[in-house]
Amino acid sequence: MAADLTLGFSQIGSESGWRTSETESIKAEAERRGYDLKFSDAQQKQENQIKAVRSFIAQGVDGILLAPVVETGWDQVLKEAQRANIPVVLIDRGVAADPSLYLTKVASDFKEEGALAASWLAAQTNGRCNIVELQGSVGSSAAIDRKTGFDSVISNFPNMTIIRSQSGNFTRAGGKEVMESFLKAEGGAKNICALFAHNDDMALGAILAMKEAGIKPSKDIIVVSIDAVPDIFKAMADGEANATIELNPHLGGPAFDAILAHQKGENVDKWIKANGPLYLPDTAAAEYAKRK
Ligand code: GYE
Repeated sequence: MAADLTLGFSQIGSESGWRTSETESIKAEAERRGYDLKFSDAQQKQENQIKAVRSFIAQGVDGILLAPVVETGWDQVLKEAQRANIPVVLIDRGVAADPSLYLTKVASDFKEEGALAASWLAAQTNGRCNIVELQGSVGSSAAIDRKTGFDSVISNFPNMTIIRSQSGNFTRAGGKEVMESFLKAEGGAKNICALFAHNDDMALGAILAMKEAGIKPSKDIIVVSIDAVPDIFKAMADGEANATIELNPHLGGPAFDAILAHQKGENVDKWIKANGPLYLPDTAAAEYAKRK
């Protein structure tokens, strides 16, 4: 029997624990519903994503899920999908294209996440803190908007300053390497009050760098990050991280429902939001037990 829906999913890659969970969750949800999901891993390259979308169009799929690695450069291929009458759902990141070119976006509000991290940090430090920042992949909406949201809050606090900021590509290895360079730079650890990492994986890499340099993460340097992957709860339970903001990886259900609604001629919101709360060490051991 043919599947109800045949869909294409162009995934960015597997840079973080969060993304691996997202991939598994979306595949499992498609299987549960009996859909035929064609999966393509772009290995972090936009050109591979564009090729994948074109191949999904050529195969005449019923809909396309696209997790856009960067924000710009999508207009042409989105127009091609539209001309073929194939709805595109943006998954977890956004694009800088006219919203009429896609059906909807299922993602959190990254600016809100950044702002939440900054407000929490301001409260912790009485608005006095030298911050180092590990940015996500350059050009990604997740990195651009998390930074914008964070900056918008700390700009209200004259004594909160980002003293160093660099991309760690959303990876553990990248987070570790960049944190090592932050610690070696002039002023070193003594001058750093907190780390804001655009995702947990980079924070986990940075925690390793701190430990190797004889610095106590969470005590000598406050660590706040985003995603809420199991390992950051373990780090919080072990007293090595301070806060994380949850991003739900189960985005397949709402994406598939949007395509079904569109097929029925129903109106679909342009942005289906998936924001989560901030977690602290007090519940970390229990959260880790639930999630690992
Ligand atoms: O936070 C990070 C990742 O786009 C929301 O991408 C996503 C981000 C997520 O790899 O871990």
